[in-house]
Amino acid sequence: MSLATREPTDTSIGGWRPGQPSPRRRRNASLLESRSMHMGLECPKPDYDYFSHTGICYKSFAEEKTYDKAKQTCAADRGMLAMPKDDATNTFIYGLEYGDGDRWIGLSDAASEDNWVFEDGQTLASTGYNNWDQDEPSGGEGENCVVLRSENPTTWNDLGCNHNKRFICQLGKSAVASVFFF
Ligand SMILES: [Ca+2]
Ligand SMILES: [Ca+2]
Repeated sequence: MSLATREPTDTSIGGWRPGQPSPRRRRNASLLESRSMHMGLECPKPDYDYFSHTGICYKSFAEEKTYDKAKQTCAADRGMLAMPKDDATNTFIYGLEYGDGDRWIGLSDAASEDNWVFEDGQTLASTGYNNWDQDEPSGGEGENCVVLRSENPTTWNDLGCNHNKRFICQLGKSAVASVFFF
């Protein structure tokens, strides 16, 4: 089929009725669909913007919240703050579209200083992986939560948990099934 005879695609930017997705949303949705199918897992779409990596769905949120409020937002989706436990996952979640700024991940030493534990209870030490920025973690008892840095991309920094930051959530397969395929 030549370009001249191909059916027109959704180029009518003014053609959406109220309540319909914007053209930009539709483009994001098709990207999401292709990524999710490629990875073999159906992530919530199109209004949720979760993207699949090794059987887990991740979403980077644009709004800025404290660590606890971010945790609550993930829990409302039946998920948790993202827990990158290897370099491929850390790089994947860093690459999710989000705008500028640091983003919370699900890692904290609030319960016991310098004993870093993921939100699912696994200790950081047991993963054999970390991506601390140079001279981090630096904050002692004043900094008990962890962000993915934008200034030195993909590296981690401990910060005070009451800072308002963007954040990344993750959903396992069971959460996806129970919430989004009702
Ligand atoms: Ca600390
Ligand atoms: Ca720090």
